Amino acid sequence: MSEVTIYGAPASNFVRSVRIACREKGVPYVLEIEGHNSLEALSSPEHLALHPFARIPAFRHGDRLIYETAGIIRYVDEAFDGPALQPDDVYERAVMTQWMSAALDYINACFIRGLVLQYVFPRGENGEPDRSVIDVEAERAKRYAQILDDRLAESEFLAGGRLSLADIMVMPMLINAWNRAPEAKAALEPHENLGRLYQALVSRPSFTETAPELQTAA
Ligand SMILES: N[C@@H](CCC(=O)N[C@@H](CS)C(=O)NCC(=O)O)C(=O)O
Repeated sequence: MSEVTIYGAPASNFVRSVRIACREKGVPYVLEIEGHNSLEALSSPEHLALHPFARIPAFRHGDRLIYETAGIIRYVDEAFDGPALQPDDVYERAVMTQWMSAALDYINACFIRGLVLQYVFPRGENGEPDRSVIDVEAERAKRYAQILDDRLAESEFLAGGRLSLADIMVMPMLINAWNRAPEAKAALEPHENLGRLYQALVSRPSFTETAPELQTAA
C-alpha cells in the first residue's frame, strides 16, 4: 500500500499542484476523494482532523500529516528522491517563494476567488454572477497576466531555467481559471510567454495525468 495519501477533489488546482509534485518526483500516492469533495464534507470531524481550516488538500505520509499546498509540495520535494523542484541558487529559491506567495495572496484571490468562484457560486441578483465584482477582477486579471508574462519574458520558468514549485503552484491555478472564467481566458490568452510555459507544461505526464476533466468526481 502507498505511504502517501492526498485528500481532496481532482477539480481543485491546489490538489492538482500536490499531485503534479508527486508525479514529478516519482512518488506514488492514493488520492482520497470521498469525504473531501464538497463544502459539507470539509466541515466533517474526519476532514477537520486532517485540515482544521476546512480546506483541501491535506496530505499524509505515514504518520505525518500536512496541510497547505506550499508546505506539502516543499515536503514532497525534500523528503523524496527524484529531480529537484527547487532551484539550487539562493536568489532563485527566494524568487520561487516570492511567486508561491504571490500565487496565494494575489493570483488566487483574483483569478479563482474573484472570477471562477463568481461562476461556481453566483452571488449576484437572481442567482447570477455579480458583474460588478467580475468587472473589477477582470481588470486586475489583465494586470496580473502582464506581470507574469513580463517575468516569463526574462526567465524560462518562474524561478529560473527549470521547473520549480512556483510553476507547479501558479500554472494549475491559471489553467483552472482559463477553463472556467471567460474573463481569465481573455486576460491570459494574448500573452506569448505565458503561452510558451503553458505549452511546455501541458505535455508533461504530471500535467496530462492530473487534468481535472480526465478525473471522475466521487
Ligand atoms: N491556502 C490553501 C488554499 C486551499 C483552498 O483554498 N482550497 C480550496 C479548493 S481549491 C478549498 O478548500 N475551498 C473550500 C472553501 O473555500 O471553503 C492551500 O494553499 O492549500
